[in-house]
Formats: sequence, structure tokens, C-alpha cells
Amino acid sequence: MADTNGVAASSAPDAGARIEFDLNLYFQMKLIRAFEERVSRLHRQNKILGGVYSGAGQEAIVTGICAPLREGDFVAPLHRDLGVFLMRGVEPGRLMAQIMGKESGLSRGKDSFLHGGDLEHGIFGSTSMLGSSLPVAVGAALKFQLKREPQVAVAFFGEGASSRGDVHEAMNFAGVRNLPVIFVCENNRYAYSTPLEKQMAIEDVAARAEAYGFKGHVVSGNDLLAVVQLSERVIHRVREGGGPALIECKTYRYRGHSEHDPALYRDKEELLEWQSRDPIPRYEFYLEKRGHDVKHIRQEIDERTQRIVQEAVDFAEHDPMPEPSEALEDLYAPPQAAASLNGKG
Ligand SMILES: Cc1ncc(C[n+]2csc(CCOP(=O)(O)OP(=O)(O)O)c2C)c(N)n1
Repeated sequence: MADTNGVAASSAPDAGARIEFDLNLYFQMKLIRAFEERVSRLHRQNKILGGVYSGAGQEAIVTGICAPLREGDFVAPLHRDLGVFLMRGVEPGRLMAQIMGKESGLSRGKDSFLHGGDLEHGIFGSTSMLGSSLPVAVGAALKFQLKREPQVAVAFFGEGASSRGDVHEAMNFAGVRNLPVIFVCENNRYAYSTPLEKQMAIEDVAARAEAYGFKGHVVSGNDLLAVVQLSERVIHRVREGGGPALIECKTYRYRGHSEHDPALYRDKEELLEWQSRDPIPRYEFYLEKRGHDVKHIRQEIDERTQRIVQEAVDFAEHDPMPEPSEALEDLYAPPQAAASLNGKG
């Protein structure tokens, strides 16, 4: 696995590598949490353009799912998955610049976090339509299959999006064609203010996989160890040609749907209960059982993550806003490129 924020290595063959792998996962999850918290704060300071959709509480999912991915794999994140960008090796400063709408951001200041993508790191920028990125991930998986490339596609979505038609069409097609795609549902029990039971007649989104001819798995999305152990196994199988998979991660978002939502539709007891299952202390407990000096490691990693986040903020704050004259650049593929895509170039 890469040191700070590179694409994570796939597996840990021996004890030494396992220790490094375990500690790097901890570092990644803590970096995502620190980044999320800072972004929420920056939003309150009016330094962020557009909405902020915090994934605080859900960090173990992106960390554990992305860890076994390789360069060249394709990921379609959910609007709450800032962590995917860090896990795939996007520079924290560039990510912060994107969130602040600055020139060095992924879209060169044309959007905030929500729709940012980075194909260089295999990240498809999401669109506002819930669930619409699943057919795109399936398209990428079809390309991998047709070209016999050993890559996989991963599509993250919420349980709210799972009630949308595109999600079912994507899963059906993936099942029919046995495509190398992993669908990851981050089931945080609320789609904006709509609770789970008001939009699904069953308990598990994962149960739907069977109807499309592949396996659905349920895992605690607050248990990094469980997520990574499952994702290593599932991604390996999918990569080997075993066909699609659906992983449902049960979790909870700490903040409102977005920063402007005080989430008055859920009760405090529920939030407290989920916070008592926070993925960070849970993983620390595992590290402790493995014999690590967690207090010392925590302090070291906190200092490191705070430094990285501060450097990212400094970079983004000093980065210029884009020039108005660039407003129409990068909106469409140049005619030459479009013609060659159509086979007429
Ligand atoms: C097709 C569609 N319907 C409604 C919305 C408005 N909307 C944006 S996010 C959201 C809730 C999404 O819930 P979920 O898919 O569970 O993901 P979560 O936000 O909980 O992570 C809604 C209703 C939208 N963007 N697209």
C-alpha cells in the first residue's frame, strides 16, 4: 500500500506486510475523518462553494472497499465519498481546491466537491441523479470484459438510490453479462429525511442481488476489519471472472444529509447509539489486540493527518479562482476527439 494517500496495495502476504497494511488502513481512515471534519468547519466559515455532504461515521466503508483496488480499476463514488478520492491517491491539496472551487481543483473551478471526478485516478464524477452512476460503472466493467483487461469497476450508492430504476437495470445487465463490477450500498438508514422503512419493504438491499443472479453480502460498515476482509475476498473473485457482487454496508451518517440539514427527523438516542459504534475506536480495539501501542500510534497519526489537512487548506486558500475567460473550457470533448470516438477520426 502506498505511504500517504496512494492507491492501496491488494493484499498482505506476510506478517510484516500485514502490520503495515493494518496501520496504513488506520491512517487512511483517520485522514478521511480529519478531512471530513475540516470540510464541515470550512463550510461553516463560508469558505466552501456549494453543498457539503459529510460522510463522517461512514469512513470505514470507503477505506475498506478501496484498499484492495489497483491502478486502472474504475470507481464511481457516492456524493458522500470524499474518502474515495484520498484512497485513490488524489492529492489532498487538489481535492481541497476542488471543494473550494479553485483553479487547481479537479474541474478547474467549475464545480465543488459534489460532481468532481478524476479519470487519471479512475474516479468517475457523480451526477446529481441518484443511481445514475451505476450504469456507467457497468459500462466500464463491460469494456474490461470485452478487452479482457484484469480490472474491476466499483459503484457506490445509498439505500435511497437503490429504489431507483437505473440501479436495477445496471444490476440486471451486470448479472446477465457476468461483468466484473462490485456494487457497494452504503446503507445509512436515511435518504435525506426518509427512513429506511418508508422506502423499502425488506430489511437488506443485499437480498436483491439474488434476483439478478449474483451474491449479496451484508457487513457492518462501521467495522473496518470486516469490510476489508470481505472486500479483499469479493474483489479477488470478481477480478478472476467470478461475476458481479453486491456488498451492503450497514452504517449511519453523523451529520445531516448536507450541512444545511439539522436532521431533526431522527432522534438523539439513535445518533448516540451509532456513535458508540464509531469505526475508529472499533478499529483501535483490533490494533490493540494485535499488540500495537494504540495511544502512541494515535498521537503520531493525529499529528500527521492534521498536518496533511492543514497543508491542503493552505494550498487551496492560496490557489486562485479560475479566470472568467476559462468558463467554457473543458465542457465538451474537442471535435477531433469526439469524431475519433465515433470511429470517424
Ligand atoms: C433521482 C433523484 N431523486 C432525488 C434526488 C434528491 N436527493 C439527493 S441525495 C438524496 C438522498 C439520497 O439518499 P441515499 O441514496 O440513501 O444516499 P445518502 O445521501 O443517504 O448517502 C435525495 C433524495 C436526486 N438527487 N436524484
